[in-house]
Amino acid sequence: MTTTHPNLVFSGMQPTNTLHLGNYLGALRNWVKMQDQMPCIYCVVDMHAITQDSGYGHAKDLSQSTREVTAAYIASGVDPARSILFNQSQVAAHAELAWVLNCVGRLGWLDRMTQFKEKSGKHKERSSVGLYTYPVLMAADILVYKATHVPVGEDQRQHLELARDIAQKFNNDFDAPDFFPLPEPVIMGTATRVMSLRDGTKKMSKTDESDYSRINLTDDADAIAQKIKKAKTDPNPLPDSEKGLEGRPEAENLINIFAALAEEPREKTIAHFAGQTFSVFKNEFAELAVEKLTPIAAEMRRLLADKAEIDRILKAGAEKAHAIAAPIMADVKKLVGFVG
Ligand code: AQP
Repeated sequence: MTTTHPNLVFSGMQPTNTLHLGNYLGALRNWVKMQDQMPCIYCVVDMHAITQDSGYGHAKDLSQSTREVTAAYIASGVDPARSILFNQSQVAAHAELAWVLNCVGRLGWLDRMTQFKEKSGKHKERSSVGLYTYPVLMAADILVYKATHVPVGEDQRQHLELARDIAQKFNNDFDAPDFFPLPEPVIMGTATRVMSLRDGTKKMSKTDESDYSRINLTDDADAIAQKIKKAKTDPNPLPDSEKGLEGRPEAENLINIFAALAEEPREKTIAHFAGQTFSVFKNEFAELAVEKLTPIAAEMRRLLADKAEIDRILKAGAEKAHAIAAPIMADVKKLVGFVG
């Protein structure tokens, strides 16, 4: 069994709905860059997507979202010829390892996960067991390939820490030091936590009921401009320093998004708009967002016209992913003591 771990990236997104600007700036755009640095595995995590909504009526939405998210990855620059791209449910090793890791992770660790508390809200008793153990499946997603680097947005940092704790405990419990690497979160850029356009204190999210809270990667130029025009602001002009953004969550969020889209340091954006009104800022912002995002939407539409090709890419990716995961899973079974 190998105990050294060559660099390998793993990351994934849930096909719960259309991807948005937060997913793009917080994670997807960084995935594309990481392809130049090390081998990458990118997954559409459809098994995670059923933790909140499943059953009759959702199956069609799930397959459509799975293809749409795949198209969003490719349209943003994930190259299936260089990176492994597939949907999670096609590689059974994710679920197999998740079970073993469910028996390694501790209830007390999961009880501390803030995302479960946010997502289950006041209805904890009615939440699925899957939603509760979601971070364990996420740990399995990463560890089943012995991935070392995980590019994600800031909101996933806690889940990554849990994955490291589970990996460490597995290595200790089964007396296999260094069997699993301790995966590193890779959180980069100025938009690691993109906030809602309607409330600068809330994360931009696929499941927010207001479509005006987010810019979807499928939005056309008019929708993007409208959403930016209606984005919540405050009555003051834009500040001339970082300090001037304190206590102004909406202004800070919009400046962060602009800087990220322009790929410039935040100080440069602040200096550029110092003392300006939001309406001047929003016009330039809308122009930039349309320029950067509409080509992705157009490419997604082109890709989605050929569903069979998307399915073929996912299947080919799943075969490659399976080839990496199978020997690791065989070693896990040996360590645990499963016969066969
Ligand atoms: N607002 C955000 N800012 C920066 N990064 C974000 N990510 C999500 N929202 C933001 C990053 O996108 C990746 C994919 O996330 P996911 O689809 O697995 O689930 P999520 O984090 O739960 O994303 P959403 O959009 O918020 O979905 P719902 O509404 O279902 O909860 C992750 O790397 C995440 O950090």
